[in-house]
Amino acid sequence: MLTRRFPSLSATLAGAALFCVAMSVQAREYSVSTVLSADFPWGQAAEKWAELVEERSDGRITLRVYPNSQLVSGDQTREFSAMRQGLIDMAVGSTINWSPQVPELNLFSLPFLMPDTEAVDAITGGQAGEMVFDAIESRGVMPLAWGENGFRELSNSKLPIDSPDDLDGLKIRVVGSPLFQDTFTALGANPTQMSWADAKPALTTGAVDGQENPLSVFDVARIDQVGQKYLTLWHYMNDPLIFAVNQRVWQQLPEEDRELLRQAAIDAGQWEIEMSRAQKDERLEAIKSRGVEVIELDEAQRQAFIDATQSVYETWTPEIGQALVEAAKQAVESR
Ligand code: X2X
Repeated sequence: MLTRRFPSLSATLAGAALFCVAMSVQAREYSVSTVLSADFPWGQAAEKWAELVEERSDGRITLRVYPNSQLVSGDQTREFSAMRQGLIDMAVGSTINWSPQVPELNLFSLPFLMPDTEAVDAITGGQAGEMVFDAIESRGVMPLAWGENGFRELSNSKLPIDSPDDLDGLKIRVVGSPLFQDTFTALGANPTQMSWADAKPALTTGAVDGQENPLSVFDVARIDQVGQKYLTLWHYMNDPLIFAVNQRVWQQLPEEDRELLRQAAIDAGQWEIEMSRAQKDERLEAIKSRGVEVIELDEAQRQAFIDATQSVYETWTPEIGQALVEAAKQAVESR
């Protein structure tokens, strides 16, 4: 009889359901939020993470990268909250954008704390870095690895800036934490906080005179095309990137997959840090060749900016935590 030779409809459906359950255990997909796309080292870091995870899990785990802050409708300062709440599974995010929810992350925005890349590495790779990761974890997100957006340089449309006086009254677009308001106010400028999505239009219309971002961002986003003719290399801060996972997602992962995700994040971060540092000179040449006037500061000129922003340390050390600021300063000194 027909019914003997072929499985019944209900058996077929049961089989299909079982197959689906097995598949959902087997193959999993997670969302990864980034602010910048794969045109930038930042987005490439996330794509590299996804690629390594795909490869090392034999396609079992897919990380789908959603760039341009699209999962938080362009509001990059909400990325951390969205990840904590589980609206986003994972992110590769800047310390700046997460600092409203994790005050310790303001550490990296303290002006002139980190004079060079060795200082950045000494902080992220040492005790201060561990303290920062603990702070993130205590707020409901599991941090896995570091990447780097880079040293942030100052551009503007009005004049070559080589002293705090030159900033007098200039409208500067800043991002993220109120710390930036304090830094630029201390320098006599007129800072305005806005998202990256709004920054380029504001530069285009002249609603703001200047902005600060790493060379990679200036170069790839062609900030020179929106009238930013002067670029001051003051290296006043560096925003690391952090690879992180929502805690519930993390807890539900089997131990071996956690290890796989973490190691892939470490490897992708290392790859991105090395790549973006290696591209720095080439980017600077590209920017210069497009007619941007690049201003380098000598020791004394840089010191004037350091002196002018000391009040930021007084205001923000209690927010960040005295012990963390001390650990970071020590790391920088003994690098
Ligand atoms: O908004 C910015 O300036 C950017 C892209 O650098 C960050 O997200 C911190």
